[in-house]
Amino acid sequence: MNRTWIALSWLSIAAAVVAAALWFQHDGGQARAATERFGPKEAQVTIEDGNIKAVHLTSSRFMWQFRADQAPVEVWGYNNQIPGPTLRFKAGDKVRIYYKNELAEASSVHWHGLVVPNSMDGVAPLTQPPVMPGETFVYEFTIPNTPGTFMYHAHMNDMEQVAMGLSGAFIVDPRDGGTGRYTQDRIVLLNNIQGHYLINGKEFPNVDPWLVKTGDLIRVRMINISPIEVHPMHFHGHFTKEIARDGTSLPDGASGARVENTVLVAPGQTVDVEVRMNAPGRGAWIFHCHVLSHVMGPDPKSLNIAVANGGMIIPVVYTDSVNIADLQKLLGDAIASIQPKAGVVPAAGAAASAHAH
Ligand SMILES: [Cu+2]
Repeated sequence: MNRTWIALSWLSIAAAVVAAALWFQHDGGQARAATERFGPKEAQVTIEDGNIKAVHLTSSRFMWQFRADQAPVEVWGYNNQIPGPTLRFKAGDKVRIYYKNELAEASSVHWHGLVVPNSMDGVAPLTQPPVMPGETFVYEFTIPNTPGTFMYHAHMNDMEQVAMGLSGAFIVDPRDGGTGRYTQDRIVLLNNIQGHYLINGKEFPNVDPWLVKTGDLIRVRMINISPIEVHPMHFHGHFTKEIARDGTSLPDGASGARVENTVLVAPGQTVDVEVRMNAPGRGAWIFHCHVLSHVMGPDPKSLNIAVANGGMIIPVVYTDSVNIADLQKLLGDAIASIQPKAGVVPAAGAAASAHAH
């Protein structure tokens, strides 16, 4: 692994922070950056037959880079991206999903958590014929009136097909669109592909940082499609409130929404939380999985987060921090701290961390 590259990645984060800060000044403090959305791209939707929303999904094998310092590896996915494109519809929408299989083996697609007609549930060969290589199967159903966070994934040879990357987020918005109370709406798709612990298909420090400002109320949609791993997602400096599980809203109150700062997400589960950006002093925080082997790189003695690469960490940066210059300095110091010192031979552990895992 290339330490220079890690330094550069921190620099790019710092640059994003500074750019956002400058932009805010330029914009007179308006919250336009709050609408900036990172994460997987949404599927392109076209209208057919007057009122049917159509999208195209194609499964294939392709090369994907989890982190910029690693060589690309073969993954299996939809539309040449990891995760697959986000499917986003409204309750009551009639949808038509053209699924083309360009894998070398049969497959099918399951709409995980959505209650659709049995023949559309995507469990080949039980509910439909397997979609053979080169074939297209058309899924068509009405989006149920269950606004929330779901997922889709392959449902044949799952331990290979899903584990190699055939999955994506499926978001159902309310019919009236009413999600306006949130200033940001973020998808956090958790996955493990071939030992790489991923947030939205990337490993830290290639995970996109969240740029927030004081007062933002963020909806976080966590989706775990890892083959076997649970992910307790821990938010530094903030409490989160659970607002939904598996696309089902939780009522406020003692028996309903829980306020916590570590939320366990099991394989196949989705958990939505809301978090108010009200950290004292603002600054830069992290939101990360607390299974340590999912965030630490191969060097167990790393004390510096910048070399603890290997996974599931999201930097959360207040762009309205009064100490943006200090933040820059902190990031600069982090970069400096991982530079090889002249004349010092790296320890074995440090040498080990110099290899991608
Ligand atoms: Cu984890």
